[in-house]
Amino acid sequence: MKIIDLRSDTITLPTEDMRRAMYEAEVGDDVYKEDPTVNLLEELAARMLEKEAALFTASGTMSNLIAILTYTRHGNEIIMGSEAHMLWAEVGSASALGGVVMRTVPNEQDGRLDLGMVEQAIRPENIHFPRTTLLCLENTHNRCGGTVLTPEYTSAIAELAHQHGLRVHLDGARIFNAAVALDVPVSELVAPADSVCFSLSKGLSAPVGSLLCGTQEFVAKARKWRKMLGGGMRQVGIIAAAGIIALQKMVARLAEDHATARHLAYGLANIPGITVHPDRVQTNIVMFEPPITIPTPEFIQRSNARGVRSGSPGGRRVRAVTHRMVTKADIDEALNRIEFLVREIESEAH
Ligand code: TLP
Repeated sequence: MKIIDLRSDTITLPTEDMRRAMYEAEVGDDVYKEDPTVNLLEELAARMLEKEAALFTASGTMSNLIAILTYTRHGNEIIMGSEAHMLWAEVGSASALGGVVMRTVPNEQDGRLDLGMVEQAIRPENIHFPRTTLLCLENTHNRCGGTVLTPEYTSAIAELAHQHGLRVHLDGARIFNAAVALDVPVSELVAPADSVCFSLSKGLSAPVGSLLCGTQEFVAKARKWRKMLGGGMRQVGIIAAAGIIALQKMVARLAEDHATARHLAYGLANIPGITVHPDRVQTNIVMFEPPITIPTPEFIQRSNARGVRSGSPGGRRVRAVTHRMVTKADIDEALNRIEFLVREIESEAH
């Protein structure tokens, strides 16, 4: 039985081109900034995003934490959405290691934050209050189902934050999915943010890595924090080489993942008992709910036993993520297996 793995786009394996580039990569000691392949990757990322500089880090989690450490001091408050990945799935690192208070504003269903609510959450100067120093955004928004923030919205909220003296960090783990979905240059999407990070190891299929981009000054400070966290790696051009291929060759094809996600969502909508909103699918993430008679963890387990893997962000929801390693035919097969399972569940309930 073929396993159709929709747990995450992080499971994508490196391409042949990537493996070849890794084998052939020219390398040096990156702590001395002497790895030509890492330097090339950082220059390429900075150029594509139209930021002054970029820093190669081990992961999205590390990039986000470095951004917080660079912008804030212990005891500061930072604002983010109630569904932010930084809040839910980064082990509380902002508080544990950054010493900051994470103040949340409810995320709208489409990943946005209400401007008025953000403004209210920004603390005025008061002897009792922590100082608010940073606003964190997420594009695409993972827990909101891969939803995109437009350049117009991003500009408006960043302008508000800047007016109040805050910096803006964008967790753009899947920013290229947003750019492809909106058909806008990625640079336009990230222009309003002071810093942005994106992942090489999700839909772009590289094995490891994230890039944290911003001004020269920001990146110089971030580089020092990376060293403190143990992220100063040596001949890391071996993995950066795959990242270069990811940026050069893997961006445009993300549109295919968006098409398979829509195909999956519309297919799920045809299975009685499943709750799904195909019209809300904007990129490569599909959220749905199994029949009410079955707890979500049990549904996921039984679906897994039939070779369709998925995950859950919690509650009733199941998350399915499309990527390079699942084809439209695989989605058809997954839909058949899920339909069969749902029928079985419904017959047990009667
Ligand atoms: N997301 C992973 C899991 O952690 C849930 C996934 O499978 O989606 N920001 C966003 C928006 C992310 O979705 C992720 C990873 C990260 C940051 C962290 O990146 P890594 O995994 O490289 O530390």
